Amino acid sequence: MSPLRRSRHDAQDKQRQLDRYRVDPEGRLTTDQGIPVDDTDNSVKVGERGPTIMEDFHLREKITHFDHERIPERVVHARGSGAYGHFRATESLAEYTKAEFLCDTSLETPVFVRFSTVAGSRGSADTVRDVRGFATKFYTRQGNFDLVGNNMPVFFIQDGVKFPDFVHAVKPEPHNEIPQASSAHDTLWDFVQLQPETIHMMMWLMSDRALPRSFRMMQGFGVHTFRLVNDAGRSVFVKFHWKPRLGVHSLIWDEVQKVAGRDPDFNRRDLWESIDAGRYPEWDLCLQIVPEEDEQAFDFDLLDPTKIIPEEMVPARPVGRLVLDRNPDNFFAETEQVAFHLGNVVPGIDFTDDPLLQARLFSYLDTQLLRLGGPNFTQLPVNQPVAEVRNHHRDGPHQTLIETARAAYHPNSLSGGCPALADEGAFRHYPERVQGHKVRKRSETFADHYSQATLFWNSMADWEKEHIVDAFRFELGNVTHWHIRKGVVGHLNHVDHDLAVKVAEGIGVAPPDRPVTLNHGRSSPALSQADQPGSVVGRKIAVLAAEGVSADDVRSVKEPLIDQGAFCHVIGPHDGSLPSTGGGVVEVDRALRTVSSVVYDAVVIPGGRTSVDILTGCGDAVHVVAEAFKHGKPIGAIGEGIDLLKAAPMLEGVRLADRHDGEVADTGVVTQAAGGGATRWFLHEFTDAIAKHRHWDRAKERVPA
Ligand code: HDD
Repeated sequence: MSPLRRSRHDAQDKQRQLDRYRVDPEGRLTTDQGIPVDDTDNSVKVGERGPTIMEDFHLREKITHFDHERIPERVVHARGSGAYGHFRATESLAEYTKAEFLCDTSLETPVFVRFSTVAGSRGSADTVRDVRGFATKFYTRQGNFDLVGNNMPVFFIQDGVKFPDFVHAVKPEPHNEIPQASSAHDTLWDFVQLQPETIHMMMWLMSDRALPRSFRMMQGFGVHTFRLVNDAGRSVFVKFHWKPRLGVHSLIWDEVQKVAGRDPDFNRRDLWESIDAGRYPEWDLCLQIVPEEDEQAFDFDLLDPTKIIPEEMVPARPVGRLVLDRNPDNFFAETEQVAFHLGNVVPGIDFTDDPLLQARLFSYLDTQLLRLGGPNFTQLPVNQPVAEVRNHHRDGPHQTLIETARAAYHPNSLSGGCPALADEGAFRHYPERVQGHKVRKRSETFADHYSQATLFWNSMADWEKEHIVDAFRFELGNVTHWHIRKGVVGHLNHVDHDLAVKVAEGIGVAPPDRPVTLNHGRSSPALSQADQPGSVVGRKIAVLAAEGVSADDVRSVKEPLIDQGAFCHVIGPHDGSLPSTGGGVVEVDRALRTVSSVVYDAVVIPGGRTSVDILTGCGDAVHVVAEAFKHGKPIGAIGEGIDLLKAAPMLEGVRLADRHDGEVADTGVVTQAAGGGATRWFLHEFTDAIAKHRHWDRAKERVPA
């Protein structure tokens, strides 16, 4: 038995297993055959200026390996980033499932999570409008369980046979491969208008959920209804949810487009830096559990992946905690080669007849065979189970195991009958009773495409509705065929008349004169991003400073924010240090020209007359403040720093501190008239404003940004 195949039961063992593959930093350069190499900068030539000779095996090997460095990118979810961590159940679910990792609260199960965008290529920007993948590999003692979900709880289509159609429609158009990583084009919306089952998901896609501030602030959903099966063989239906401890927060459209240029790795960097700094992201695993006998109790079909179970009907019960605490060592080896498969389930978790789920069961293994070049990809460290693996699979490309057993078949006597069939703890498919005719048909219970789209719309706060309308206007405004624009407006009129009219008015289509379907008026508060939990942990704060800045103000803001888990950067006119009031210096973390307000969550302007005068005369600094204001971000100013706010074209209606009232907090703008360091009041109000994420009730329309 190869050492790789021995049973390993905890995260430390997994780490040791990965260490095997690390390169020895003390080691000297060799070829792949282990032959020492003393010059890798010059090829072997006939004379110093002569032709290169084919005999140079180091040259040939180096170039050949390079030529073969790429593997096919994922056909969807090509761009992603991942991290290791662990999961622990917080209560035993033994009543519902025999999956050990959900029953034993003392067990820490290692995980690898990969977050992704769907439509773009590997090199596309992170912040595009798109669904985000949220795929989790649990290395459990009973084998690998992959929860391959998204950050939205529903999907575009009801039957997997339509997946290639949908993906072809949303990907760049075939003649010119434009646009990259964007749904704002004709083929996607053509598909949407002809396939109304997409409408509920399109409401999610047009909402702020498609523009997450951070992977750390994103919900995850298993989407399908799965089954849990307990020791006694009894089954319940279940929906899986991940709820981020930091709350669900998003960017806004103007911002994401700018971030895509300023920092295309925005979400990837955020995850990496947070873990690197020990600000480990955490999620609660929550389950919606439905007894089997309630299968028909809803006005939608539990097997329909375009439907949610509203949390007000079946609460999402927290049952465990996920923590991501280690960045991968090698992007390709781990994040690129990780292979998820919906079919990887452990005893106690099982499938339902959701037709989208059923098609996925085929697709994932199939795609890994192509992408990772054969059936032995489970031997790659990131894919290897910690559970013992023994079977009669043999050979194939990239086989790394040296199997010594003579018999590679069952039954056998030559290898003592090994491996013996499992008895205890074997996976046994839930013996669901099924009966029916073979038909290529869809159930009538899947026919309602609008009610839950309406539920989503009704549940949005006013600012969320505004963003949805703007998104539809932008996307459809990029569609060149008018019949497609009209077709979509027609569907929106089934969702909500007001929505349809507003979208139509923005895209030059005649607004529908009356509703086709009356809005049912129901809502589900759990769907809104208003009133989310929030914190300063992992938030990025810009401190705008120049020569003559008040060192007391900088220190009194920066230190407590960092202590609370925020990242705080002094942004100066140039790198290096700034002479400050009081004689000392303030170190600059980033020069103004290398950053922008869009890569920060909040801005603060310390006092210091000379500093504020320099910043007020600098268009880029004024722009940082104006743009942060426009994007609803918290802004703080101390002493003379308030003058920079006055220089930015935005103050209409906002109350600022002056000599008489000392301290004012208005719509996320926190100002303290006196200098000499931030007061406790200022810090409290400013951190509170950061935790609230954004402040929408500002008169920001006239602010250019
Ligand atoms: Fe899928 C990748 C999530 C429907 C076929 N899918 C993929 C990934 C995620 C999802 C997160 C990236 C995994 C990673 O990080 O490596 N997919 C979903 C969800 C779906 C869904 C939540 C609906 C509920 N997918 C779906 C269908 C099919 C596929 C219906 C095909 C019938 N998905 C694939 C794939 C991918 C994939 C082609 C591309 C790369 C890969 O699998 O490993 O097989």
